[in-house]
Amino acid sequence: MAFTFQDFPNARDDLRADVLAGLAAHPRTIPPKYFYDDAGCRLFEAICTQPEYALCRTEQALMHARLADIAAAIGEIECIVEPGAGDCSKVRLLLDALRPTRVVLIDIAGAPLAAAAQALASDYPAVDVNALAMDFLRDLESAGPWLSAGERLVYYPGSSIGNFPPAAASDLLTRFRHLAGPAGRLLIGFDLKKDPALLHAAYNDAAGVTAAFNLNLLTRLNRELDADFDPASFRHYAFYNPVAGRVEMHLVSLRPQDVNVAGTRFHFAEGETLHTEHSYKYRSDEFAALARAAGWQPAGEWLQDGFAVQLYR
Ligand code: AVI
Repeated sequence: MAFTFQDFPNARDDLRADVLAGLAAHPRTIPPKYFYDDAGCRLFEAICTQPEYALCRTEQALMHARLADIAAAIGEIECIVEPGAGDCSKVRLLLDALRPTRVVLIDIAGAPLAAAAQALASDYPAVDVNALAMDFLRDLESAGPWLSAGERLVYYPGSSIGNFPPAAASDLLTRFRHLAGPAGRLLIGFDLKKDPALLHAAYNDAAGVTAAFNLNLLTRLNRELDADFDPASFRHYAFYNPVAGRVEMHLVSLRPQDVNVAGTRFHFAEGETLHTEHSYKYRSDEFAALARAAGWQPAGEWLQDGFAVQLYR
């Protein structure tokens, strides 16, 4: 079993600076990557089991059903790189099907990544497993020394690309192009545009799990930035904007209130929103245009129940 873990302290996120800048801006906004503290990760897992939120289940079903076809289209691969690997569960199917000699797993949450990657290494003794703890948006290029020289596949499932506005998504796809190298490939999963009522329901589940996930951000800021948000004074508000092609998630202030965050006071008017997430939805041709502009050529597509997995070279 070969396993390495590397921490990149210079590529950690900066919660304090990002939150203070986001709260000072108008409209106020906080990057969605800050949802994922321990409680946020657990709440996201619970979202994925809600009847209204089919995204994760559909991608998993698609990957299982079409794996042989997807693997054949990908072809020979020496190394899989997964930015945002989380609990490293999704890459297992590809390890089984593609049998690469190396996998590079990147995530911002170092401790859970190390544990999950080590478990992966013991389950796949023939694979050289490398876990890199970093905010890949800051320093993806530092992964270079861990990549193998042979053919590489960048794997970016889960519609995480949807959480970036199109310009930032395009920039990320360009960086993936460099990460994959000239003979590289990209396998990416994203949520498709669909009936707005379905999208509205997916981000407003009846059990209130998405609301709890959104409000947990305030609890995190209270704990980690010595803030004094009253979560009961904010309302989860999510809606599909069909013109922009995205679900927007906000926390709306239910009354005029002052909030102190890391020693700075912010005033929220009644009805003012804190924008916490965009979740862009694409038509498959729209996404292909974005990927093409970033230097990728389409090499395969698999669709199921409003979800797409696309392969690029
Ligand atoms: C992780 N990401 C793709 C999810 C999404 O659908 O945008 C996060 C999420 N936000 C609310 N529900 C799920």
